[in-house]
Amino acid sequence: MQTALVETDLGSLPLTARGKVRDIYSLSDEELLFIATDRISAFDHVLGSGIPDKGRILTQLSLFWFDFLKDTVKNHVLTADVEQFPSSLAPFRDQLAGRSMIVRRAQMFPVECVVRAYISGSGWKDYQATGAVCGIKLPPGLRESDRLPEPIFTPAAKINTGGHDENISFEDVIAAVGEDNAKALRRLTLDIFEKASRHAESRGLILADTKFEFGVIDGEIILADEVLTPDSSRYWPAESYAPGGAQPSFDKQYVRDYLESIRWNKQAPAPTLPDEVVERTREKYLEAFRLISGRAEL
Ligand code: Q0T
Repeated sequence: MQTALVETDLGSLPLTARGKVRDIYSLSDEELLFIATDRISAFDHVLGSGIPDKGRILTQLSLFWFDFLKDTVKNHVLTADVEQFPSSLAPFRDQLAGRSMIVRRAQMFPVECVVRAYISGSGWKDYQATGAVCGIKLPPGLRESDRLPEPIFTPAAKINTGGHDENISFEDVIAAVGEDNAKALRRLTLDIFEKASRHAESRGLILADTKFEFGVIDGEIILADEVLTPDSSRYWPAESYAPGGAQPSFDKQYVRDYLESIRWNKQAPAPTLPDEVVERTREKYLEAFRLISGRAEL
């Protein structure tokens, strides 16, 4: 097994944003280099070990979905083929191959476009407290992980300093981006989700929820960021789906179980992972890629 890439180093190329997993560098006024590292987070911390190939797997999954959805929405991808990257990036090709995309710089909307078909995570917390999620009243008596009557648009506002995103109402989205954009983002989010969840279901996976990020290029709304990866979505194996409690994470369950077993206090510094947990987790990401893309290898 190869070693994990947990830190990118692209010399003097300016870093635009660094997330828990993704690093974004500036190439020009028009273009960004979007890199998925092998970092993995759990319980809101980046762990001390990476998962070899995770960045490549998630990038290839995003590319699958961008292509799958291309008749419904344009996207920010220019190329993910390192052969086509500018020669200035040639010294870094080993860090970049398979895990990076050159994307068009967009004017990003300050809204996370979340859609939920099942009640889980912060949606379940809000429902228990108020009977609603993002101002959308839900039927009484739902159990954790129950399927909703129909998928709902549950937007969130980004909270920068490592905090969780905050669920907001559709009125809040209107206040942030205007009514026309808000309605377009909701429509796109629900349309894309419907297409994607039908595909996932055909591969034996429930797509419980996901988060999209959109921006504007040349006056048009485009799909940006990563798309429908296990980092931005909840995928559940249909065969073991059992509402009435939390569902095991498709990809991170071995990691979470290990972290619970060592009784980590969920404060920095985050632990490293045993080789066996790393390897089993890598296999889960590969399994997700194979199921969804229908391809045997990256
Ligand atoms: C962005 C302009 O993913 C993000 O940060 C993780 C490190 C959020 N983010 C997105 C952008 C994109 C994209 N994607 C784009 N096409 N144009 N900005 C910046 N941060």
